[in-house]
Amino acid sequence: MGIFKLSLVFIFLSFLKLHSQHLDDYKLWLKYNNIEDKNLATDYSNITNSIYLPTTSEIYTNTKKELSTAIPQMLGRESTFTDALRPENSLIIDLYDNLPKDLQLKVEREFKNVSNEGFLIKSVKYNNAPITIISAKKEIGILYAVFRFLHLMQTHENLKEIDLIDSPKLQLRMLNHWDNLDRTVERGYAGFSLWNWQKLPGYIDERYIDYARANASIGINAISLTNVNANALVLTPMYLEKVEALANIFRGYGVKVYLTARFSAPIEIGKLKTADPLDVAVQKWWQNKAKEIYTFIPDFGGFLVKANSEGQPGPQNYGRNHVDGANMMAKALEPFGGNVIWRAFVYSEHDDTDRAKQAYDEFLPYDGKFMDNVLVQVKNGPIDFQPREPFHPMFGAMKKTPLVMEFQITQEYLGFSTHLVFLPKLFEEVLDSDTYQKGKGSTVAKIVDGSLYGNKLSGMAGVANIGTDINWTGHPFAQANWYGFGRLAWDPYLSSEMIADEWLRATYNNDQEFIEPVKKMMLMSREAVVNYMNPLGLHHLFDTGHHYGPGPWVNNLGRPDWNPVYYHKADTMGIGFDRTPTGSNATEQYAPYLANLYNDPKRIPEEYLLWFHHLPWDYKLKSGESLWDGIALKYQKGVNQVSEMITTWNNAKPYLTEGQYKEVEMLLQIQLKEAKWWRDACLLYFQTFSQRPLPAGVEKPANSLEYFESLKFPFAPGIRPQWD
Ligand code: GCV
Repeated sequence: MGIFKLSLVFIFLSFLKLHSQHLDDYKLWLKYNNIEDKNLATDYSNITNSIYLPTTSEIYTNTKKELSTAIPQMLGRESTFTDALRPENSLIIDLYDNLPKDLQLKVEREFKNVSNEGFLIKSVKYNNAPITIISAKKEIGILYAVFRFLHLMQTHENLKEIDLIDSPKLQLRMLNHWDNLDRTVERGYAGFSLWNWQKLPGYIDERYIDYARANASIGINAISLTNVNANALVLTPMYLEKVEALANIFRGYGVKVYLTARFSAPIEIGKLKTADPLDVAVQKWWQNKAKEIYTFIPDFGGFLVKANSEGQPGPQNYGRNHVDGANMMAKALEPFGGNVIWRAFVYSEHDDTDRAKQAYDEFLPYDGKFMDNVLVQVKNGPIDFQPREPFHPMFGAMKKTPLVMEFQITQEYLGFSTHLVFLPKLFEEVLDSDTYQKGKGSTVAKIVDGSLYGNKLSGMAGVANIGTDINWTGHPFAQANWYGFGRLAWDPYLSSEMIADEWLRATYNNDQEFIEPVKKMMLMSREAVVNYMNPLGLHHLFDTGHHYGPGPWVNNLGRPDWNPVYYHKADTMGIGFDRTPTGSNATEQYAPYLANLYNDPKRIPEEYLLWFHHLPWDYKLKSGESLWDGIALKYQKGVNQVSEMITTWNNAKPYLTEGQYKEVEMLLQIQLKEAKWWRDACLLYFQTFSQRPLPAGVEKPANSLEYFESLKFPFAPGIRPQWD
């Protein structure tokens, strides 16, 4: 065979390897790899040998399906399932109320702490034999329990003496898809939308089922299917019938469907002349619409609404306010048990106060005025999903309204799906932040779970990073962000370290030599991206529109607050946004303790320094470095951290298949290149103001500022046309 043919064969084989790797990635954290440890496999076999599981409903049938898929893969043999309780059963799965009295007694005490969606898994002695009970109050709890049980097997936990109860701490655990009806995904970096509207309702893609399984496995119980920049057509019967088909699949996995409601829908699809929320015909229209939707989807979750934000219509178009708009929809949904989730992501082109202050100013006066079935959804920080932001000051300040935390799982400002960034670290930082609004310990987590102020509803939403890519999320490690979001929505007090550990074991392998360094790499990855993109509190330095790569020089867009120069305010004197009383005074929106801390450049945690202060280039940092040197060294540190990530991954090679190794290795190389791009472009630009040399240890830029400014990306993914 000639060299040419040999190379072709080699290329083809490499392609096959990578392709089969992608197929494996499709399985997410539900790989159910064969358990090679004989003792462990025997223990698990004993527990799962004969399973009592009455299959009386769709959720139970799906539960049985999962067990029947997972157990043979992990143990190489099938379990026997019975619908009737038998003495030989080693695993008994049923609702608590249906268990025989003597079995109930075995778990009665623990079961008191199980909530409606929670569960219990416990080893007990029954008829002198060891058995395991999986029980819950509702069927969905049974499904969650079985997923957890299988996860514990995947992660090689000892199940012989298991005694576990767990219940979700938040009611609404939701994914927000920003999917358009033409299947493009706003800020989506993993292909097209999963929802094949053209083939629905007739064609049910197997992927819908796998998507629902993945969500149920981490406790996600709600999804909003469509973009918050909404198209009213989704509310017409032609689409509702398609939504119904999806809802029918998701129901069997405990996932409720929500839709985004375009405020002007009464005009666009209802032929009314107005969408004024105080107009009786408009109110009637929404009431009829709700009624119609519930005939298609009896357990419809409700509406998610972006109103009077970035050009979306809303009540203010008619001189009304957020309460008028939200309550009108809430009233329409109330008879059917639906909710309105009203987004607080507002900033107006007519308001020249600091953008970071606007949502708080606009919403605080309405606290306590929304109907009981309205939740207000607030982004984690006051600007827009930056690599690091202080927590949004509405958390803790808005006491009488249930606030849904909105995180972005898709990496709009974090390197798209090319950069390895473990987001649970960011989510954890926000959730653990102390608002001090009800004294020390008033953490964001306690606000989001409703416990601090006793709110009746609670929730967390994540903007999905999921698309038609075979591996779902574009980057294999971005699957960890979907997984981690779900885990934190279930329990906002979990540690990111534990989540990384769980995910790695279920996704790759259980070898400690692999887990420890790779986990460390994941936990460091978020700080790395902050360092090479937006260190020391800098923010929104992204090239405008697509947000791919740096664009700190951009200053020519229609609205001041769409220009990066608005955020960094670099000049010959210094850099940063003064949000103290000498500037926009955004700090006053925080509790006095934090306002004082943030106002003082000497005491503020340095990661927020330039978010709140404009400081001279020679300002002395805690390290003793000048601000200019400190910024430059942070950029360099970010680049170095990516190099370290590459070393870690190379060292992990013996524990990986070639495909697993290769796909992440290629992505890390791109990440390194782009981290250097960020460093060089930002430092060259800021240097035009600081007029200082780069400190020792910072590599010389590879290109000129003109070169970086000339880079254009007309086809960057995830952008909607009007942003271009
Ligand atoms: C869906 C940012 C994004 C927009 C997004 C908006 C929002 O501005 O860039 O794409 O629109 O947030 O959250 O509504």
